[in-house]
This record gives sequence, structure tokens and C-alpha cells, in this order.
Amino acid sequence: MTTFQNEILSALKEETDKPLAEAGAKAVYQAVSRAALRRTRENWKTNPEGKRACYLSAEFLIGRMVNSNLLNLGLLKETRELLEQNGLSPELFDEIDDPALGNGGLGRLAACFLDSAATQNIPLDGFGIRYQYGLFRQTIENGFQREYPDDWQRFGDPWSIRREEEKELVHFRGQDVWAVPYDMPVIGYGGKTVNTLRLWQAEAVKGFDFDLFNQQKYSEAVRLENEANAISTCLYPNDDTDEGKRLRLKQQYFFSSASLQCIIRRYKERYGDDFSHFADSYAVQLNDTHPTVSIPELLRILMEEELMSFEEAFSIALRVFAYTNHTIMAEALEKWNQELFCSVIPHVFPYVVMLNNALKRELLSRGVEKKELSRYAILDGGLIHMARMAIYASHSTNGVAEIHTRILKEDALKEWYELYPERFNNKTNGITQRRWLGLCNPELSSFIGDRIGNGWLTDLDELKKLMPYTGDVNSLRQFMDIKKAKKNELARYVYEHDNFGLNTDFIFDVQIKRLHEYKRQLLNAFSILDIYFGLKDGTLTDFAPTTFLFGAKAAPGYYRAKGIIKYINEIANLVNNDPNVNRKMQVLFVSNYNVSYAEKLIPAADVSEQISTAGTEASGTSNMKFMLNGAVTLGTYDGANIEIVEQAGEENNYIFGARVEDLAQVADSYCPKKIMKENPRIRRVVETLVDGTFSDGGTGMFKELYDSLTEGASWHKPDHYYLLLDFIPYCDARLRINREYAQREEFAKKCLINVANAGKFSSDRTIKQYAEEIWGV
Ligand code: 26W
Repeated sequence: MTTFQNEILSALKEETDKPLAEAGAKAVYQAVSRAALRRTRENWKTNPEGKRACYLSAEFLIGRMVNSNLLNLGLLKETRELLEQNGLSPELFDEIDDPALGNGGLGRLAACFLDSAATQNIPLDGFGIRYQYGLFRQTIENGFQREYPDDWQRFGDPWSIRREEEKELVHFRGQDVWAVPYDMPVIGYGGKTVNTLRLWQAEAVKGFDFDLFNQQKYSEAVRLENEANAISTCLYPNDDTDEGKRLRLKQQYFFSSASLQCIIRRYKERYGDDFSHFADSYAVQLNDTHPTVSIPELLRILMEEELMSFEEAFSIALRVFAYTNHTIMAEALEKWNQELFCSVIPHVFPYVVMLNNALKRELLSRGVEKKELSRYAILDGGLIHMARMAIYASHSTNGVAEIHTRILKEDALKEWYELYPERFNNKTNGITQRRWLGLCNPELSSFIGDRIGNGWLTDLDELKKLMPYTGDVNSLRQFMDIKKAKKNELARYVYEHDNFGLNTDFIFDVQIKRLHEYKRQLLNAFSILDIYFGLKDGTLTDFAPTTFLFGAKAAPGYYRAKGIIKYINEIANLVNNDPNVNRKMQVLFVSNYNVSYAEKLIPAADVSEQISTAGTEASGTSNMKFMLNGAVTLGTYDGANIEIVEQAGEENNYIFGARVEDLAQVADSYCPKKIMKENPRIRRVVETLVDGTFSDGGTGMFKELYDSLTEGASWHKPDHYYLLLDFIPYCDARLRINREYAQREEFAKKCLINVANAGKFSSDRTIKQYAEEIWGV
């Protein structure tokens, strides 16, 4: 028995009297986590020397922590052995909820960054909100999405430490609220560096009012307490439109203010009232505009409490802050209504006005015409433009893939790029290979390790050394065996979770991401139907059997997205129950897609669906995870897809469809109705939305989808995302994959070349660039 195994057993005694074999998942999880947490003590310091970077983010989609922390501490193997010796499965922790404190890519990226920074000894701490309920749990009932609360703490939260003594007071109009920090260790691979993820929980300053209670005013007695708690109760599930909700502004100010107060307190412990070293001590990265209210808040603190002038405070802000943009979708750009803002945090508003005035002076002094000013104004038409504020009061604005940054410069933020070209830069996203290969695919990891060693775990460019093996038949066959094993593993998981039997002899074609019109799950669905009709008609012959898998959550108020889920499930029903085709194809929409499901789906995939309309997906990060696990990309010229095929070769992937430049050309004359008229294949699939092939349960959802494609709506032209334009090229590319898959070794070679060239997409590389080029840490 190793020392750590003994430490687990003694931690278990604090949980239960039962022996390990009978203690149950929750108690074992608690014991293992607590024992491992103790191992971080030596290297975990909250206020060490030197400049630190702070990643402010409304979302950290960390997923299940126990295995990744054990891996990074070098304790995974002995823990698994202990479980095994006691007859417990290494998948025991699959039962533990995974904290879903994020919506999608932006939140998961934050989590990958923390892992990569700690691994490379980069001093980076995360600051966010400790939501009581994360992203909703999804069930599929009668083909429709239903939402349930995600009470992720029901298995406890052994990885967090509440630090009562470091709580901060956050001021709102009519109410002060405590921000109580819960710290999680962020353990670098090798366990040497431990950084901190600090999540703030809102609590009432004046809790339960006993006087009111005694006067039998019960609801009044708890009102203040409830109002305070409400701030960190729930993650907003929208990642499409900015709704401008009061509680969301409260959340943003809550964690921004608490984080800044914490940073300033620590600074003062070192330098007292001398702020001349502040910008050399802290860098603050704003993850999208969600924490941008930090800017006026810092000005306020520096001016009101440290008695600086606006100019002094502003020059500090400029040097401290940097901003990352994650989307060019206009409807997602945050603008706060001025009145709402003033009714929540009136004390911050004067600093917004000062920023707006300073910007105006700056523009005029640079010779910008008066009538042009409103294109830049932070305060315009009763709205506060948060992206404009972030660009103006920071020294760096970055996009998250080459094409995205180019679009920001040339289009979305063109006028700002002209003003401050030196502030704009690109940081192509990345993913941590520890979680997205090491942990989720130990089989492929050993395959790689046997050939080139394990250096790739901390230097992903090492994968290049796999290239010689891409011509080695033995290696290719072994790779295919691993893929097959991962399909079987996924099939077991799917059977447990969704009560559906996957045929693991089939090609696995996977699209997993938030449900959005621009991501075009509907295009995928149409193409599946086209294949189905082709098989029925006999016009499509020698089709290699394929399983089409979807996983996605729709924002609860996003009606069209929910319609698309229902439609996919109707198609699944038709296909899976048709004895003439279900030996050739299967369709499944898995329920409650989350980080843990992704860890099962990605290693099993042959085809990675990345089919967003060109110019709409800022980067994408699942595309990188699929590549790393040896799937080919079926994708558009969009986001990081472009860089993926740059690395792995267009001939080893399947890129199709209109490019940004093409779309700009056709935009004005685009007529989806005409395309439907001229192409019977397209007409046939699109008409299934309204011709009675499927039922939307009388909701009218399918008709609404049909209208969005043919008629458009007040806010968008018909088929705004060009599904029909890309339909034929997409189907062609798909069928090309299907044919080429038959040459099994040739296809495996493509997959392995993708693995070998995935080095660029490590978040180790990305975060190093942030550290060197933006933060100077
Ligand atoms: C206003 C509500 C709201 C909330 C979240 C709007 C927008 C968001 C995020 C920006 C959505 C998001 O996660 N964006 C994704 O960020 C990833 C990491 O950079 C990129 O890879 C994805 O392409 C981008 O969609």
C-alpha cells in the first residue's frame, strides 16, 4: 500500500465507517478528493511574489475535477489501482456530477487556460462566480428539450475551500452584499505549480430579520437574504442574445468588484498606498465583455479611495486591462440600458460618463469628424456599449482565430482598428491535451507513448514525431482497433444514459456544440434526410453505414433552436424505425450533452462536424479536440478549421462550401426560394418541415423554421445562414468521406496525420502567447 493510498483510507474514515468496497461513489469521491487536496498544500500560495495575471470570466466550465487533478498530481495510477483492488470500477466517478459553470466554448476555454498556465508555471488566477445551479440539465421528452436545475453540489464540493476571512463587500443601490470566496486549486501537470480559481458566492450582509419575523412578516424577514443569494444562484443559459437583464448586470458587477477589491487588497499588503507599481503587479484579462464593468469600477476605486485624478487612474487601467472578443454576432454584443445601469449601480455610472467624455476628446483631437463620433460612443442612444468601453480603456483586444481577428479588424471593429491598430492581436484558441487526450483517451495515449514517449503531455508539438508511423500498416491497424474500442465504450455509455444501442461497426459522425442557427445543425439534419431518401429511392448505392450523433443544449428561450431539436428527433424516429434503412444508418440526439459526455463522444468519432456559416464561428474548440483524437474534419472555411487544415493538410480533411468572400458576393441577390425551385433534392428535404412527413406536436415550430428559410423575418433575410447555398457541396463532401472510408487504412492514415499535426492547438501554446505578448508575466 502506498502512502497516498493510506491517506485515502484515512480520509474515508472521516466520511463513513464502511470499508472502501462498500462506501459508495460519493464517499469515495469525497475521500479521494480531500486526500489529494491535502497534497496541494505545500505548493498552493495565494499571494506569491511577482506579477500575476487575473482571468476574469463569468464562466469556468471546469468539468469533473477529480481525475484531472489526480493526473496532474501524479496520483491517478495508484488511486485507480486502489479502487480496482477493492472491486471498484475506474469509472466510479462517472456518477459524480460535473460542475457546469459555463455555457460552451468560452467557459471551457477558460478552464483549459487555467490548466495550461499552471502546467507551465505561469502565474494566472481565475476569478468568477460560484453559481449554485450551473447550466440546466437537459432531458428529451417526446422529442422536445426540457430543462431541469443542475444542483451540481449534491455530491459535495470537496475541491473548494471557503475563505470566510477574505470576503469582500459589494455595493448595490439599496443593498450591500458579501462576496465570499471559494478557492479551488489549479494544479499544474507535475504538481509543482498550484494557482487558484476563486469563485465568489453572494451572501446577505443583514440576513434573517428577527424583528420582522416576530411581527409575523415572514416573507419580509427573508427578503433581503433571498435578494442577496439570488445574485449567485444561477448561470444564465443564453449564449445567443444579450437580454440586458437586471440580475445579469448584478452578477457581472458582483464578481468584477469583488475580484478588483481582492487584487487591490493584496497589492496594498505589499506596497501600501503607493500605486506606482500596480500595473507592473497585475494584468487583468476580460473574457468577453461580461467583466468589463471592472473598468469603471477600477477608476472609481482609484479615484474615490486612492484620490487619484482621472488621468492617473485611466493610465493605470489602460496598462492593466486587456480584452478578448469571442463573437462577432451583433445580437450577442452587450449593451446595457443606461437607466437600468443607474438603478443597479448608480455609483459606477459617473465613471462611464468620464470614459465617454475622455473618448470624445481623444477622437476630436485625432481629427475624427463630429458626425462620426456616435460610431464610437460608449454612451449612445441611452445604451452603454461594453465592447467599445473594453477596447478604449485597455491596451489589447484579441480575437480567437486568425480569420476571426481579421474580420474584427476589417469589418466588425474596423473603425477601432483604424484608431488603435497596435492594440489588435490574434490568439488562436487551444485545448489542454491532458484532459482532451491523456484523460479521455488513455488507449490512444499509450499508442502514442509506445512510439514517441510521453513528452507530448507538456509539449504537444512532439506529436509531429508520429508522422513516420502514418505510413506503417501495423500502426494504422492498431489505431483502428483503438477507435473501435472507444466506439464500444461510447456505446455502453449511451446505452446507460440514453437507452439506445449504437452499432459500433458504423462510421461515427458527430456534431456536438450549443444549438445555434449559425452552427447549422439543421443543415446536418437536412443532409441526413437526403441520404435517407437516397437510400429509399435506390439513387444512393454503396453507402457505408453511418451513425449520426448530435449533442446540444438550446437556450431555453431560443424557440427556433428548440424546433431544430424536435426536428432532429423526428428524423431519428423515422430513420431508426425504418427496417429498410436502419441497417445502413442510425441517428441519435444524446440528452444532456456536457463536458463528461464530450469526453466519451470525441474519442469515438470518425468525422467531426464543423459546419458553421463562413465568418460566424469565432474559432471553435471542439474541432481541435476531435483532431487530437484522430477524427477528420468535415467543415467550412471558418474559425480554427482553416488553421486545422493548414496544419494537417486539406487533403486529409473535408472542407466545403462558400467562403466569407463568396458570401459577401452573393448576399444581395441570394434567393433560397429559387434554389428550392431549381433543385428537387433540396426542395424535398426542406418541404418535410411543412408537408406532414413529421409532426411538431402542433406547436407550429416546423412551419416557423420553414418560414425562416423561405420568407425570413423582420430581423433577418430568408436563410440568413445560407443552408441551401451550401447544401449540395456539403452532401458531396459527406459522400466523399463515406466512399473514402471504405479504404480503411488510407482513411486511418488521414486520421493519424491529423493527430500528428495537432500540436499548434494546445492551450499551452495559447496561454504562453497571452503571457508573453499581452501580460508580460
Ligand atoms: C450575451 C450572452 C452571451 C454569452 C456568452 C453572448 C456570448 C457568449 C459567448 C461569447 C459564447 C461563446 O462561448 N463563444 C465561443 O467562444 C469560443 C472560445 O473562444 C469560440 O471557440 C467559439 O467559436 C465561440 O462561439
